[in-house]
Amino acid sequence: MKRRTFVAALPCMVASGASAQAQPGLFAENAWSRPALARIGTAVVYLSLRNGGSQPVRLLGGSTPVAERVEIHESVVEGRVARMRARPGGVVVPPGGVIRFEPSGLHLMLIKPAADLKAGQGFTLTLNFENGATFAVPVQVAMREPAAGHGAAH
Ligand SMILES: [Cu+2]
Repeated sequence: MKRRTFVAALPCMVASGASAQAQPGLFAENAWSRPALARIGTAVVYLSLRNGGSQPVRLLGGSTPVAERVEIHESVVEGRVARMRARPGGVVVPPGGVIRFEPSGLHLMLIKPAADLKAGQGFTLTLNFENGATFAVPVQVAMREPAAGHGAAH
C-alpha cells in the first residue's frame, strides 16, 4: 500500500511530535511497529529517515530494550519467492533525500523480542549512524501506519 499523502505531509511533520532529530537536518518520522508474538522470534519497525543536511548519512543499525538485537533488512522478490536479506552495510540517506522503511521494502527487524508487542504500546528504538550519532526514536505499535500528525504549528 503506497501512501503518497505522506510525502505531502512531511513539512508538517517536522513541527509535530511525530519526528525525532539525530543531528541538524536529519529526522526520523512516523516510526511504527506491528503487533507481534514473542514466540515468533521477530518483530518489525517501519519509519522514514529524512536528511535535510548537506552530507550523506549512513544508518548502520540500532538497538531497543524490547528485543535482543536490531537488523536492517530488505524484502526482495527472487523468481516468485519473496524473501528478506540483511543489509549489514546499512543504508545511506543522501542529502535532501528520504529513505523509507516500509512494508515490502526496507525494514528494521527486531530479533528475539523479549515480550509480545501489543497494539497501543510504545517503545524506544535507538538508531546508530556511521558518524557516531545515535538517537532514540519513539515507536508506536499499531495494526497499520499511524496517520501523519499535523502539529499545532501548522
Ligand atoms: Cu526482516
